[in-house]
Amino acid sequence: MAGTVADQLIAQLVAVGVRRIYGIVGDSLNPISDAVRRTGGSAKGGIDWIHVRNEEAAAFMASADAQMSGELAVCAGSCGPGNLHLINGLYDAHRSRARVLAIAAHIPSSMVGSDYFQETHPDRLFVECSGYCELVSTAAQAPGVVGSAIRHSLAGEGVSVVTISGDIAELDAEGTAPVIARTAPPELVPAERDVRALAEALDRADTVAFFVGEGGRGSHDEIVELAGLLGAPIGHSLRGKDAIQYDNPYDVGMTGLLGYGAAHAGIHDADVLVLLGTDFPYPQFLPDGEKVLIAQVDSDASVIGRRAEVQLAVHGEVGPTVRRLLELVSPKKGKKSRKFLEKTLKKHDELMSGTVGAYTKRADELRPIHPEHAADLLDQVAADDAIFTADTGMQNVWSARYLTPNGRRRIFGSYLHGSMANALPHAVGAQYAHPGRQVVAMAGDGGLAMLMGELVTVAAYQVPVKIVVFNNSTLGLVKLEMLVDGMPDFGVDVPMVDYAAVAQALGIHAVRVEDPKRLRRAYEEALAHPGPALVDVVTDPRALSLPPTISGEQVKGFALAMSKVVMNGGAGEAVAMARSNLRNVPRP
Ligand SMILES: Cc1ncc(C[n+]2csc(CCOP(=O)(O)OP(=O)(O)O)c2C)c(N)n1
Ligand SMILES: [Mg+2]
Repeated sequence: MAGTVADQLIAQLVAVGVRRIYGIVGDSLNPISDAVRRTGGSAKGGIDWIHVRNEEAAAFMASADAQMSGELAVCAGSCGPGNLHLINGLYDAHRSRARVLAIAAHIPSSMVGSDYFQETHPDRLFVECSGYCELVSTAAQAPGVVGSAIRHSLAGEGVSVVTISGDIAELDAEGTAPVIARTAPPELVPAERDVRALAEALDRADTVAFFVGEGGRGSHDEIVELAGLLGAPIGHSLRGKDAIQYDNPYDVGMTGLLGYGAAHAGIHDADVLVLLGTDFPYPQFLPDGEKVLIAQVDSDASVIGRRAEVQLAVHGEVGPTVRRLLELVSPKKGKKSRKFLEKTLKKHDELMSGTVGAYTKRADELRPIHPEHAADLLDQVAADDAIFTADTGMQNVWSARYLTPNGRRRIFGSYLHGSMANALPHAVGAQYAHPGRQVVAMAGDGGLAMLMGELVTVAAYQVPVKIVVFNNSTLGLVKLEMLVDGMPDFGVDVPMVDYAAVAQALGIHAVRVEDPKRLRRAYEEALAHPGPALVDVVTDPRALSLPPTISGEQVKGFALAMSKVVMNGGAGEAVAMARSNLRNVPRP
């Protein structure tokens, strides 16, 4: 092809539908960004350059863009520190198997191995957070490597990284780019023998429970139907929430440290527990394999049995497995299964009104605003097809408990990598993937501060995301972790920051809300605003949710920590505590 290696690379991306690249230009990357410029942008069938403030955010944006669109999304960084910044966002993308291609520009090819200025080795560095990671050393090699990188990501292997020196990108292109054949996603049907074994075990059991994860997405109706036949309560993981919780009479909530409702009881008290498309990482929240017969259905056989003692393994997708089970199992008519379901659902109702619902009394009078109230109100006013992103921290708890999925809404975060600061850049990527939809970032004050520069990106491109800051002036989730472990909280509190003022300085519609009575109006105005908007909600740092099933040790820890806090003279209001903690910080 005529043009440079960079032109050829960009043409390959255009050919598979890429319309934007998130990144920061610089030295070694300039030949590639210049090739982007020459395409004339997406309006002319080319690619837009989305100029971010930190490459980490570029990778988060690409991660969300790919996850929300199912298409290839691209980010890029210049050599050394430029692409090093990508790494945390790429971990997030790779662990979620997002179809992300990262371009890691490299120092001059003749200098590699000489400890040159800014030298790193991206082709080694990114191996752990990618499924394909290669260095382009010659022009002839480039189209093949770029083609493979695209193919590996589209095949579902997660992140691909192409490392290329600026001088190689400037060479005349050689060879022709391979055609990338797009296929419809296949269905992984399990072996009949395995599904039959599971069906027989389900028939033999008096009581059955389901625990559904991300792998259940798209199979909602079949799972609910099967649960109805078997009298099985359905618990879910955080990623499974928006896929299974709606229109589900058997819903018993979420398990885990952030969980709520009766999921924990449901999955521990059944004769058979079926894990459907979940690699839920905390074995301590799963039952003992000697007490409960555990079955696991997953499209990735390598995850089956790694968290729990699984006795029945089914390698296949949830959809075809459950559809076959519907043909094989006998409906449970016995008293035991009906009673078990009724008991678990009742317990769920009690727990929900006791923990999740209880805050509502006087919630619209309490100052600082209760984060539960802030989340619940947001749920009420947000669009039916809103996309919510949640920062890692207490936002995971509030979003899991108070957002109501309906089959059209999406709720997601850095659920597998668990990085802070994901909500804002994830929201930007989701907004580019779905320009017409309402995208709401639920940000922690710690999370927002960590990648706050991206407010500049939002303002510069007028990305119409809505940012709700749960501003409790503390690293709330860590405060909770410390208290549960019996440590007085330490190193978590931060001075009060007026994030609305920060956003206003950038020309973003922003309002700070301290009075709970003004919150609904503030949300409604922000959501109705055509451009970007931020609502800085001053929330109560004492709102420390406890897991629904908290161990004796944890209760002891919490009590011990609280008594230490009291004895150290920091008793009383957490706000006062925060101030006194900050007074003890040594000044430089
Ligand atoms: C990059 C990164 N650093 C540190 C952590 C550990 N961590 C998890 S949640 C959290 C606190 C989050 O605070 P904030 O965003 O204010 O949310 P809050 O819990 O207060 O609502 C920290 C420090 C992490 N997960 N990721
Ligand atoms: Mg906070």
